[in-house]
Amino acid sequence: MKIGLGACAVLLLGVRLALAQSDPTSAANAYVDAPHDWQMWFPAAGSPMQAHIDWLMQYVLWIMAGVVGFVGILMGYAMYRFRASRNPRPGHVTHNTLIEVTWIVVPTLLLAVIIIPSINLIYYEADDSNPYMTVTVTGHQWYWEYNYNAVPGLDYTSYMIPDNELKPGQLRRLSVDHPLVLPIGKKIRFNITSSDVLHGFYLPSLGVQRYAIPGTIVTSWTEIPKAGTYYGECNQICGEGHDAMPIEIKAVPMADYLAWVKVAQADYTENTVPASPLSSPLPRNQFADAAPGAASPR
Ligand SMILES: [Cu+2]
Repeated sequence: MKIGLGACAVLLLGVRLALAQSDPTSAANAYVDAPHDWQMWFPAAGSPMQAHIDWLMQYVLWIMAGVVGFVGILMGYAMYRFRASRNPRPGHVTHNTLIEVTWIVVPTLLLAVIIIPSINLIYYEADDSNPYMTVTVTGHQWYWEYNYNAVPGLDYTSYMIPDNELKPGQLRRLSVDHPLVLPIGKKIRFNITSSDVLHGFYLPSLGVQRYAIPGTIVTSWTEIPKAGTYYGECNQICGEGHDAMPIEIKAVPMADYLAWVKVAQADYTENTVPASPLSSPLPRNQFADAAPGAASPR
């Protein structure tokens, strides 16, 4: 009997340990886009979209540096060459056709070489077609709600962990209770909206920045090649708890994602939020209702 109890205890301990280690997302705990001392530029690109943005930023920056350098040298030369002590009597030249045509044509060409990749990037960012899956992201005062459109019942809230409840390894004002878990190497569409005020769904290293607007869905997308944890913030001043609604994304291999979906569907049932006010249609004549003093002309 004693042996039986001991075996039972060992078995229970084993089950507990297995449960503790069964978080399918634990392989992706590395903070991929962590800032480091004396960092310049953007965080390391975590998605092709952010890589495009990085490239365009550098491209325009070096064109701009060339323009500033050229104009600066030209002005320095003009100030030196035509200084008052050397040119007591100013010249009276007012026109030079070649120079005038040049200073129209060259800046126009510069704008053209900037605008073509810029428009290219805008179209690339807007192309959320054919995603592997769609997550509806709803901003609330002050937490996020994630609804996996294709997974029945998978709709949960994500709150920042308060400073006094942080566990070892969790990051102050970045870690959340339930992160957004996404599979790597797949195109994910975000349908972004809000239930109350304007919020901002901002993921710096993934190149996503969209306003969450009540009554409207704004879309974006991402594709994360590398497993790990990525962070973002609400970047639209949305009230008292604006700084307390970080976004934590765990990007995991597909098998881990599917394992997590099973666990999450069971675990998050009590965490499921009540139906969003957005799911019921707005009153037909909401503005007249809101302003009863505004009499109709009849
Ligand atoms: Cu917000």
